[in-house]
Amino acid sequence: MLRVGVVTLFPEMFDLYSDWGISARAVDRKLVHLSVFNPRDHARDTHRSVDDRPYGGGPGMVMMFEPVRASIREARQALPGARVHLLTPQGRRLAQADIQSLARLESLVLLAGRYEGLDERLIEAEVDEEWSIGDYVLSGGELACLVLLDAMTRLLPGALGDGESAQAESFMDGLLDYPHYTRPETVDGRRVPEVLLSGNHGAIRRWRLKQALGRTWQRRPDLLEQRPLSAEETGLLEEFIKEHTAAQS
Ligand code: 9D3
Repeated sequence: MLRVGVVTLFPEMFDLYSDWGISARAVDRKLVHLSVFNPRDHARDTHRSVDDRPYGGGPGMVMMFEPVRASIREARQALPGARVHLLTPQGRRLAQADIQSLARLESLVLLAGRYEGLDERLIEAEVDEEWSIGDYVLSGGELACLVLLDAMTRLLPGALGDGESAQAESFMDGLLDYPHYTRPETVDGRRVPEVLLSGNHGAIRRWRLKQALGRTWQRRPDLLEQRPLSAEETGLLEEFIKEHTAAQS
């Protein structure tokens, strides 16, 4: 079982993980256990403050050292040996390979920042890894934590149904998905591609692989550069490109 501790000022946001969908099912099946730790519980003054003004001035507030450290220590005690992963815009961009490594751990602590961030000394003293989920600005680290948790959880053995897990280790890994269709055969005069109605499974497989390769070439050429292509794949992509450029002229 994967044990995850989350340090956050907004524990209720993690009900989204525990109460809905594949992650809730993984919690029920005891594939993962989530415990939440709130620095507010370690605030000392009458206002239960967890933030303070930045030294040097300027806008915004900074998360205080003491309450956050106390929460991290509480999480470390509950999860012996766990490393602490901070979600922050300054972190390394999370990729699927990182998610796979993290999902194989026995335990980890996730730290969600709020306000302008943590006191830097806390990062030096307690944080092992820093991760970002992409180049856009969130209001805090919680949604980034939830993204990471969601991506990890679906990789846990037994988390997906049979149909879903077949896809997880697809030969189309590293490519964008092919187009999907369901009933009816015609909508507003638009037909389902004929090959999908043919019952020819070899032809269907080749069509899907070709579409996946073609769409990746069109939309995410960076992904193709990172992925070696088999002889069959190279041929299918050449066909797609030929048809595509013919259709353009
Ligand atoms: C507007 C405030 N910014 C001043 C330059 C700094 C800033 C502080 C805190 C920007 C965002 C945040 C909150 N974001 C996260 O905690 C966060 C995040 C993100 O914003 N984008 C992508 N990944 C992540 S992981 C954590």
